[in-house]
Amino acid sequence: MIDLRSDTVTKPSDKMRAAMAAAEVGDDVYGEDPTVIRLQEQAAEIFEKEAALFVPTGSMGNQIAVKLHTRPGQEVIIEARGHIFNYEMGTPAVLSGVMMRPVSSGDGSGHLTWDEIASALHIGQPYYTSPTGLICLENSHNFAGGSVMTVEHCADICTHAHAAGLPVHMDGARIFNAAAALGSSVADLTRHCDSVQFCLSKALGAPVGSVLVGSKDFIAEARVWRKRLGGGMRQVGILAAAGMIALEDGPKRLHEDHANAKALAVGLTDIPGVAIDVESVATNIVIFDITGTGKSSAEIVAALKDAGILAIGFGDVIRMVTHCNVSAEDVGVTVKYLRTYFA
Ligand code: TLP
Repeated sequence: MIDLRSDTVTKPSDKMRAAMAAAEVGDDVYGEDPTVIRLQEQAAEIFEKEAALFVPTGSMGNQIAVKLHTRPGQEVIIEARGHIFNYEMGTPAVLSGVMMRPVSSGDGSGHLTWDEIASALHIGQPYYTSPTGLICLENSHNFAGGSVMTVEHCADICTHAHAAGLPVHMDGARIFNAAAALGSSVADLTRHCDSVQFCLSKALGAPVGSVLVGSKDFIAEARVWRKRLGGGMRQVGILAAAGMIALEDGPKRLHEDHANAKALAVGLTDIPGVAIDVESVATNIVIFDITGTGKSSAEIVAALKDAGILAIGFGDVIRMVTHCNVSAEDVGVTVKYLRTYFA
């Protein structure tokens, strides 16, 4: 199977499995797992933040951040296609008692300008609105096709948000992809964010795990909420060992995934009825519109599956994600199949 459903599907490499087998471990609820401690220190160092916390999933990292930055009854501003709003099962309402305020990005990039955010703010007056408590950003932006937000853009939003007394959380599930595409460091891309969640288990290739980074006080509180949510894991250095390799080796090869995604996008351009903006494919995510083909995304995804190719369909679009278990040949096979199918 060529599995293009997501970069979450990667299998741990032999190097990761060997490191997992050899990992030094201790009880992480007591803060005694040396491998977890090393991973957290390394993450904090890379992001140039005070502290970090290993969490089981990106969703948990994001939701702990929403919880810690807000009070019940507040609103959280997010771009309309953001993951925290669309794919985290209403947890901001369930866990934090807050409402998401989705705002569409005018240019379709998935990245709001400060003016767009400002137009949705509720600060102080009138008292009978739900006050804004947090701004959530996403870089790269998954459902905007892996689009990236620059260092300057993020800094501008954070500066204005802080002046308005608002914290900023970055859902950086794929922040290393954004960094590779922009030639910027993840530290610069998130310099002024109050907290960042990044995933080891996506493009970086680990089987499990995410990391939440922020100030010492924020991470101390996050540790309490992780335990409350059932995420206090014990001899979890076994997983952190794979995460360490993902963090060290993963970023170096992301340009390959990006080149494969671009080749895929280019290969789709001359298929009648398929709409794809090649220029906008900056990282490892390719989302194309199939309205003009006369077929539904479900039909196309089913046909691809029969041909040994897995993808995900959402409404009128199909998403394909490249990763370390997808080769340039796999992309060639996929393009060839789609051309034949639509012919
Ligand atoms: N994204 C998954 C699905 O949930 C859609 C995927 O296949 O892309 N933030 C972003 C931007 C994400 O893309 C995801 C997962 C998460 C957070 C949540 O991470 P996990 O799955 O570890 O909870």
